[in-house]
Amino acid sequence: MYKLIEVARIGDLDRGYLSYFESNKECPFDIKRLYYIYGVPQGVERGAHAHKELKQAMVCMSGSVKIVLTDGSESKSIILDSPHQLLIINPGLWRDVSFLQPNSVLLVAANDYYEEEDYIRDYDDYLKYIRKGSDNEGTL
Ligand code: T46
Repeated sequence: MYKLIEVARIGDLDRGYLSYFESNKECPFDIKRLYYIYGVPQGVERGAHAHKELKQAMVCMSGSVKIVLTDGSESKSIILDSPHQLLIINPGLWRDVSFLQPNSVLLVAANDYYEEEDYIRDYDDYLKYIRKGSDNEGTL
């Protein structure tokens, strides 16, 4: 499951803006890790994996990023192009990520530390995983 929400945007054109999200408020989990992706050349595809347990919240801090989410039968394409949009992604969804502008920066908050064992990086393995009916079976 995923959710796209608008977070607060405090400010105006004269002073600029401030946005935020907090654990267990706008972001529905405890945040343990932040990472950010930047300097991605156009045409490069990132992502191409699903997570078994990891929950994530994503903000495009600058530029625009396309995230295609798939649950094995249906796909949704989401464009993040504003720092006050927050995309929450629950475990079990396959994602493909492309950066649409050279200056794009994607900030990701996650509920756990980096663990390669949590990744499913092969699409056929992903289909087997969700058909097996895991607890975190992703549905859009
Ligand atoms: C996701 C998308 C949106 C670390 O050492 N620590 C970390 O916290 C992360 C996230 C990655 N890594 C290592 C693992 C790889 O050797 O950094 C390298 C690049 O990671 P990856 O190829 O997974 O990068 P993306 O951009 O394809 O995927 C990342 C996240 O891994 C993933 O959770 O949802 O961003």
